[in-house]
Parts: sequence; structure tokens; C-alpha cells
Amino acid sequence: MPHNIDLHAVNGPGGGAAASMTAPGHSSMFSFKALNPGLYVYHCATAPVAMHVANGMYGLILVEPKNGLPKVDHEFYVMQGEFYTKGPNGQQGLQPFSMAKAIDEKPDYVVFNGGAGALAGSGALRAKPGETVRIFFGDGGPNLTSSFHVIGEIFDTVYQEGNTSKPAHNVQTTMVPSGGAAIAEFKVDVPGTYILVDHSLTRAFNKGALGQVKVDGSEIKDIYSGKLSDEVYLPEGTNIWVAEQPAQLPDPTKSKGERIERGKATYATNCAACHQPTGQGVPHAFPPLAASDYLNSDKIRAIKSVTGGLQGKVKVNGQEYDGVMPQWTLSDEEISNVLTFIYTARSGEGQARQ
Ligand code: HEC
Ligand SMILES: [Cu+2]
Repeated sequence: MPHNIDLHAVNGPGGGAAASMTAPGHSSMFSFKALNPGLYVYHCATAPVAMHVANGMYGLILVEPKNGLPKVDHEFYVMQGEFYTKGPNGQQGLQPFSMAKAIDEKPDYVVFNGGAGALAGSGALRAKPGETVRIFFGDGGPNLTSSFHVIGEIFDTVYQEGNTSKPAHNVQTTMVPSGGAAIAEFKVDVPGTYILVDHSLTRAFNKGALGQVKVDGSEIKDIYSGKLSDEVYLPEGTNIWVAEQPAQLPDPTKSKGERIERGKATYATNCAACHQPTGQGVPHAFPPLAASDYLNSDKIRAIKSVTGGLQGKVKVNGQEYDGVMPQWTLSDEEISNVLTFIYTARSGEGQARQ
């Protein structure tokens, strides 16, 4: 598949898209003059563009103003983007791109730097009290506008929309459109963990758009006291908390045909990534399920390997495998369905127990 780049920093047709269109095994070159300073997005612009972008094909290019930007202690690159996957958020296995969800603009993941948690834990950004931080923030999209915010900090300076000529000051949240950028600067005054979010908060807390700036050092109580008192607050009115109803489970399967149909879908989303769509496996990595003597000789063991996961050496059709299969949180129904599908699809005769 060919790819190219449209650099928003370019003055010229397509931002260089046609000039940089490159087939596999080739390389291309073009030149441009950086006429406008600022922070710019670049992205792949090969059709279907949204699909290439939704696969993470984007980045940032900084055209510094003539005299550069003021000195800071730390500079970080943070870029937001969305992933639209066939399966829902959190589903295991290789997830193909869902064009339908992309068209509806309903991503399963909204993340910073390519993955949920990429900037948290060991990936957290780090600074010390009193230091200045500059974040080059971009939004690759392909669709959503970000409400970029750092919980516990105020941006002392924001170069809104990546425009370096006229910065704004004392900003809480800056809006960064899809295909746009901003430069946000702040001084971390007191120690603690500051959370980077898209302040459209379910994206942050449910879809991944959450990062951390960890600031280690001693406390400065007059800037931030910590908790000073704890008193009972008596709210007026009732305090009834209504939890969301759990989604209704599908009706139990009524016929074997239906079980096989559902099992096929479960297989495609949970198993095919490793065991391959036709169940032949991958030599030395993933054992076959099609005509597997391991699978066929002991049904109970087969069920257990799906519910409990499997690791250590196993021998399948004379070949040894020493990999790890994760444990699956599938319902009994789903396991019964998927194994019925595997047995019938592979041996021509259904043998799964319910
Ligand atoms: C992340 C990759 C991966 C996925 C996804 C996966 N497996 Fe496995 N599976 C493995 C590996 C690796 C082994 C071999 C484990 C070992 O070496 O101990 C294995 C072994 C097995 C075995 C026993 C060996 C055999 O070939 O008969 C069964 C049965 C099995 N998997 C069923 C499933 C089913 C059903 C699903 C979907 C619900 C699934 N697996 C999804 C990686 C995977
Ligand atoms: Cu591309």
C-alpha cells in the first residue's frame, strides 16, 4: 500500500501529498520553504485518508519563529488521536479498523501518543517543582476536537492553534481541532501528579485520553496546602444514586445452527488473530485448532484452556508449542458457542458439550 505526507507547514498543493506519494520499496523527495512559523500537523493523505490517519499516520512539525521560543526546562511531544476498532473498547486480540464507526465519529479509543496509558506510570512525563514545562500538543484526529487540559495546572502561556506570534496567558483548557496544534506552557509549582486529559471526560476516563506529569520534590504549603479539614457535608434533598442498568444479555441460543453462527462471530473477534481465520495457526507460534489432536482428544481440557488460559509446553499434531494464551473472560454461552463452531467447522460433525 502506498503512503504519503501532507505537511500543514507547506505552502503548495496538497501540502506535498502528491509529491511524496510513495509505493512500497520506493523513496520520494521534495522540498519546500518554511514560510510561516508555528506548530503544524502532518499526516498521511492516501485514500481513504481517514483510515490512514485513524491508524496513527500523523505527527507534528515545528517551524520555529526567527528568534526561537523562550527557554524552558522540559519540552514534551503529546499527540491525541482516535482508534475505531471492530470490537468494543478493551476487547482482546488484533482489532481491524471499523469504517462504520469512523463515519459515525464514535471511536473506541481516544489516546495520547498512540495508546491508552502511553503517558502514565513508567511513561509519565517528569519534572521538578519550580521547573517550566512546554507541551507541543497536536490533534491527529481524524475527527474529534480536543479540549486539552492539565488537571491541577494552569497554562501560563498558550500559543493557541499553534500560532507562535501572539500567545495567550492564564488558560485552563485550550481547544485543539482535528488537524490542529497548540503549544502549552506551565510552571509546576508544587509536587504531585498532574493529569493530562481531553476534558471531554469520558474520553479521558473511559477511552484512554489520559496522561501524567509526575513532579517529585518537597511541598510548598502556601501555594497548595493539601487537606486542612474534614467535615460532614449535608446536602439537601434526596441522595439516590441510580447505577446504569447492565446491558441485557442476549437470549440463550435456541438451536445448534444459531450456536455455530454466534460461535463464528466470537471466533472472529477473539481467536482468529492468533489461531488465524481458518484455524490453521502459525508455525512455532500459535497451534492449529483445525484438526488439533490436543483439542479433539479431551473436551474438558479444551474448555479449561479457554477459560483459564494456557501456558507451558503443549504438543499439537506432533509439534511443540511453548507460548502463552491469555485467559478469556467469555461467558459459558460464548465458550460453548465458539467451541461448537470450532468442532463443527473443522471436523464436519458437532461434538461440543453444553
Ligand atoms: C493472543 C493469541 C491467542 C488468542 C487470541 C487465542 N489463543 Fe488459543 N492459544 C494461543 C497459544 C500461544 C496457545 C499455546 C499455549 C501454550 O503453548 O501453552 C494456544 C492454545 C490453544 C488451545 C490448545 C491447543 C490447541 O491447538 O488445541 C486451544 C483449544 C485454544 N488455544 C483455543 C482458543 C480459543 C477458542 C480462542 C478464542 C476464544 C483462542 N484460543 C484465542 C494463543 C492465542
Ligand atoms: Cu498512509
